Amino acid sequence: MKLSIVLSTHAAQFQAVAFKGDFEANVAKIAGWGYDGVELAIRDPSLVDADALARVVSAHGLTVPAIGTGQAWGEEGLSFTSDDPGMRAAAIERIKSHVPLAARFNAAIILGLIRGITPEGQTHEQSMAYLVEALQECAAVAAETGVRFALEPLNRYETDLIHTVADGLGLVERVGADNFGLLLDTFHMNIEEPVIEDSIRTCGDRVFHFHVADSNRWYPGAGHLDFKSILDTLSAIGYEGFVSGEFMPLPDADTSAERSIAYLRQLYAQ
Ligand code: LER
Ligand code: MN
Repeated sequence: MKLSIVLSTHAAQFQAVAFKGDFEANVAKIAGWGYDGVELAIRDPSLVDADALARVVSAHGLTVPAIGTGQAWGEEGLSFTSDDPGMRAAAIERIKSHVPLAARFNAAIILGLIRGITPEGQTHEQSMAYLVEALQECAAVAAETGVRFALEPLNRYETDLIHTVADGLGLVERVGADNFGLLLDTFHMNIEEPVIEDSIRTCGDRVFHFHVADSNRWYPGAGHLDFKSILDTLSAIGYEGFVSGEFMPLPDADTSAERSIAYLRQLYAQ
């Protein structure tokens, strides 16, 4: 099992990112604890030095399995489903601008809250139509690069759009692109899926990336999810990608990261 952890290249508001701030020092620590990769949260690729990122990551023997984009929503309000055509276009352009960076790292592009929330006065149906259109446009731009998009079902308290694997697979069907699949996150699944393992099985080869946090969004082992069963199911469907830690930095970032990897590794120790 290849393990990574989310690392933001800039200070971020989103609370479930364990590491923010000094990039190189954080990458060194993450590699030191035995992680195989870092999932980068990048608001705007034009603000990062891709060569420097690549140099630091490879100097520490890590890879980048996925790039998170949600800060463009969190900090700038960009959204695929805004009622403002300018905002929708800006969101699409921003996501397209991630493609060369993702191609360089062979990373998936994560589509979380960039999908937005249905604004007052707009129907859910209209939001879904905007979403499908935006996703088709992004998927087409990336098709020749080999870059894949992973849309994350999010729990009902964060958005009205795509809560479950079933919702996500319906969207996959409508978008109709080979490079468009889902990112499953155990925190959201624990809220929305009747049986987490069944939903993983249903998703099958459309699981493009995987986030782990326990039921309380602390590190795995701090809540009541059955990670052995969940991760066994993931292996059983043939998933060979990364299992990426995205949890609250509690009791502090370093402790949460160390406890997470220790817990997940010991599940498979014997
Ligand atoms: C991002 O991966 C995530 O899980 C969301 O909760 C962000 O809002
Ligand atoms: Mn997540």
